[in-house]
Amino acid sequence: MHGKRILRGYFGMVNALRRDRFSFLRDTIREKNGGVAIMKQVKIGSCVLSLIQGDITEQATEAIVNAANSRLAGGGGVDGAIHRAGGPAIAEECRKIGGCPTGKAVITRGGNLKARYVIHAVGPIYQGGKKKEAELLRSAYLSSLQLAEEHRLTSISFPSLSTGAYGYPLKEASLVALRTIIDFLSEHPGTSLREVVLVLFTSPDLAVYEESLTQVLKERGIET
Ligand code: AR6
Repeated sequence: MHGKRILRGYFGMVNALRRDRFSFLRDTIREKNGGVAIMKQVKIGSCVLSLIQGDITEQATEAIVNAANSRLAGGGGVDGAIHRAGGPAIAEECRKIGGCPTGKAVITRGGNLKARYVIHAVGPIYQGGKKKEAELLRSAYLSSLQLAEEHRLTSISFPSLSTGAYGYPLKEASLVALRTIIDFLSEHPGTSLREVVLVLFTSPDLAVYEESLTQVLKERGIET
């Protein structure tokens, strides 16, 4: 009886210490990233994939990805925020490019943003799931990663494409996003990318992505 109590006390203390160490780690990461807490991080080859809650326009990665439309005409959500923060030079470049088909991406300079480049990716409008939405969403992420690779970029931040105005269900979209990014990094061990960040706007969105990350890592047999 007495022995059990001592053991319980011992494990309680160990757990408390673990919790302390974990929150210490989290706080250190928070400081490093200008107040943004990284909730989950995983290393795939030579690249770190992070899930954070934040505003994509504030990211200091070399490129940030815009949730654009095929006319590259600007709009609300991420698109509106990027054009507001980056200034008119981005829209000017977009006008010259003219447009981008759904499932593809184009690159411009970042204007006044911290990021040097904006990769404008066009995700699909969700229409029930039978209009090749998953394929097109995958392709939008993949085209962005390929553009980053072509420009030998070392870091990129993504928003959750298509899950706002375009209505793609978040859970399904998170699985497509994470499978595409993880598979790309696994299949390109020589990639220039050292950091891929998924920036989720709200904490419920982040929680969904965290759960999906655990699922995809398990599916792909990746140990953390
Ligand atoms: N930082 C990070 N994520 C954000 C931010 C932000 N500043 N603002 C919104 N989100 P959306 P879509 C989240 O609508 O669904 C535009 O009008 C948001 O909560 O920006 O691909 C374009 O011009 C959601 O989870 O992109 C297109 O016409 C996610 O980002 C159309 O909307 C994507 O929401 C594209 O729609």
